[in-house]
Amino acid sequence: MDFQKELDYRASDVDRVIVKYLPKVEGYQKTVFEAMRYSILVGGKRVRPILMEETYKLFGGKSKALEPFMAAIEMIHSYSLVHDDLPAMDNDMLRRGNPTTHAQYGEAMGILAGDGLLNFAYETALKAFDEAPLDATAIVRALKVLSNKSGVYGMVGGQVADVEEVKQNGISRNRIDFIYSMKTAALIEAAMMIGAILGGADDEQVSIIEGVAHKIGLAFQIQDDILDVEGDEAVLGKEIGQDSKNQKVTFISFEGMDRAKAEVTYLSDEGITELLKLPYENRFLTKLLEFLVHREK
Ligand code: GRG
Repeated sequence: MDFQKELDYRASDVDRVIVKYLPKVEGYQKTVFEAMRYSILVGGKRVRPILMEETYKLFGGKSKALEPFMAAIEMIHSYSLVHDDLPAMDNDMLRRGNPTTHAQYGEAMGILAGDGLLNFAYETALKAFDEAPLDATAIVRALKVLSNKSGVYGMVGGQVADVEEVKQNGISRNRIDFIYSMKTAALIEAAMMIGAILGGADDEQVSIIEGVAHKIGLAFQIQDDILDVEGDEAVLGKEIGQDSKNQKVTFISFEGMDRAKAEVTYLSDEGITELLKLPYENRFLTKLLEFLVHREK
């Protein structure tokens, strides 16, 4: 099977997992269930759950016990996009080729659907305790990683610095590095670390995976910036030029387009080299890391 087909197959398998865990659309709160489903099922590459599963397989994980965490991380990712699109943040009307959640359901429901997905992510991850072959200590370690990397010491912290960025005069390269590390790389680190922990990796191996994911996450964000300048709107499913519209300072504003592209290649090569030093191999994972940082959407 060629790589793209294999990737599409994995993404549709992630969709199956997400649908399995999503709440039913019923009751007085049914609109929020509908908005949650819409936000998560409207599209998306499913990068984080696929990275989690492939890292899990790298360390010999075989069972379906990982599935609650795969669904949970995509719920957290979706909530972050829903909130990022709100009028108080980027005020975007289009995402994944469709109206954003607040554009479709109104602002209040956009906020609540995001809150709902965030909380339900943990309700879902906790279902891992019902999955037979998983060890409870490993689940607790995975939960710690998930909560830390997506919270104020991770993604939310990065978003805070990002939101305040436009108000800063003379924003530093250090601040940009902080934003990229936290806003984007942290959740990719969580995905791969959780796969490693639940797959049976030891502490040293988990920390190697964290380093690999950090580099891939930074490259992923710089590529996102590049696509915002040079991408094809029809392929991306959203408007380009948002960073300049929102007066965002990016890696490109500091270093220029050529250095940004070189940095993507450098970080990705470094990450893959570190991954290949481990005594295990998952060829699909290596190809996926290469693909992600050179993606067109
Ligand atoms: C609102 C708490 C809070 C956080 C928001 C994720 C985020 C932080 C903001 C979204 C905008 C953005 C550029 C985030 C950086 C991470 C990123 C490149 C997200 C897009 O991820 P993809 O490409 O999206 O995996 P799909 O649509 O494929 O799921």
